[in-house]
Amino acid sequence: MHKLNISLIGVPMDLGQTRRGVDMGPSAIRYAGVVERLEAIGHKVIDEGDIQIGVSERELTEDTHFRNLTAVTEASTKLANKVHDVIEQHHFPLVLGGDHSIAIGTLAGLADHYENLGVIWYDAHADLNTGDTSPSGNIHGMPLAVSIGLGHEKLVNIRDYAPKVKPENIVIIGARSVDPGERELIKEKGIKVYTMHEVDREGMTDVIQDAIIYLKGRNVDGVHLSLDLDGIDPLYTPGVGTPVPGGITYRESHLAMEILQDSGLITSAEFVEVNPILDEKNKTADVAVALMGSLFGEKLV
Ligand code: B3U
Ligand code: MN
Ligand code: MN
Repeated sequence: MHKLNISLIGVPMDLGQTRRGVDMGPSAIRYAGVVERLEAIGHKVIDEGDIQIGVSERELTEDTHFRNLTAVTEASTKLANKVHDVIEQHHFPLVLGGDHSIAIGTLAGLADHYENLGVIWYDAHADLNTGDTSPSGNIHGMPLAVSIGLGHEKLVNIRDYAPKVKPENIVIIGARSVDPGERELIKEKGIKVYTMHEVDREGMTDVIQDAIIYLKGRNVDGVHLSLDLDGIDPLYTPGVGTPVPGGITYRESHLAMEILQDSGLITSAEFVEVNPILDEKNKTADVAVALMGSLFGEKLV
């Protein structure tokens, strides 16, 4: 197996939503042994530390369509620059969240290194809201829309280019909570979505293999895996801000990660929405690290 230099980037961000505690996600994932786990596989792990996050603008903000817009924009820009540097060094960026708004920065740092970046979005939600369609004003429900150039111009234009990703290069897996505006956008833009219906009906092996064939057919030259722990059933990952029942199982998720490892397609990854305050004995961070083991080539025998 190909040994990597993996750069871990912690993003203690909680400003993309309103539940406290998700800023402690990177610590919880480190505490769950991410460095040791990946080193045991044979990779070199460089812990780049945490990106600095500003403060909540709850009283200051005049725009309830985009809560904490200034602080999220600033943090996203810092993260984007860090991810950019990591790629320049030919390291594998592994970003630890933090709420899912951090994907705005990750994708902004990644996408200009690729001609045709693909994205796998493993999530209960579609994260395709804009300021107009969002029911909450929470930016963690918007990063995928931002990546295709829709949303507040401050977010869309981070690192001064847009869009980051083509809608046809996106695959969503595990969706089971999709807002009306997101549904329209999925249809309008031709975004590939495997909802829980497809996972139940076809099984994870077929879904993930189909996703890989689809992205290869799009001639992608890199694929970013953005894994929201709420994509998995809350039975296994209770420590998330917006749990949705009826999700992907622990075993299905391992299988998905193993098949992705075999495909050799994944060139960067992020694991987000781990909230240790809502968790049971760091269970969710443990699952995140176990899944990283499979994604990065851990073998039992
Ligand atoms: N779609 C809803 C809820 C939500 C999105 N992402 C999460 N929850 N984790 C929204 O607020 O945009
Ligand atoms: Mn998400
Ligand atoms: Mn989600």
